[in-house]
Amino acid sequence: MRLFVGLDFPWETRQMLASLAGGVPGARWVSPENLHLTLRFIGEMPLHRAEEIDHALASLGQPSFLLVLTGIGTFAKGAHEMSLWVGVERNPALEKLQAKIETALQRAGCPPDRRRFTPHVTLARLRDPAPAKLVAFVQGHNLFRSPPLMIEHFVLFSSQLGKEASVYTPEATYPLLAAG
Ligand code: 2AM
Repeated sequence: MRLFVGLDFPWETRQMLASLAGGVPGARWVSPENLHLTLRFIGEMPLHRAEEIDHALASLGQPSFLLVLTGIGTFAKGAHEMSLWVGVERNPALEKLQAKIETALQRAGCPPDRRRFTPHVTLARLRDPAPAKLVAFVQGHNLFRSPPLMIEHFVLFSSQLGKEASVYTPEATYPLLAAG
């Protein structure tokens, strides 16, 4: 199983993010049902390891928190591929949750992930995008700001790589503690 830990979003949020799509020729826009925020990519694991991971994630004791999605950014992936994403407003509770997940996964035997956590929701993947269109998109949507979203759970997803798009399946959902 190819696994990752992430946040899913209510339907209204997915719709709001999906409505940003357009204006960049050749972009492969992520479909609303696939929009998510990755907290920790795990990768291929045999089933018995997935069960250990599930166990490790089940009792982190972290509280619910509010999250605001805002800001547009890009990552270059190799010489030609690029991803276009919406970021998050600085959020210590999200960073704490991510750090707890990292520790729990290492305790469950996963090798450490040394990459810096850059929280983002990938909106589109692009190959050799026209720079002017990309700049126009970023400038046109830079003021995007979601309403504060109450994050009350996180999810262990499996991912099946597909030709057009991957299929993400929630394998387990872990509630966060009620705020206050
Ligand atoms: P991305 O949105 O920036 O592409 C499932 O593949 C999720 O895990 C994606 O959201 C992807 O981030 C993230 N991810 C992080 N590291 C990855 C890796 N090495 N390979 C594939 N996906 C990775």
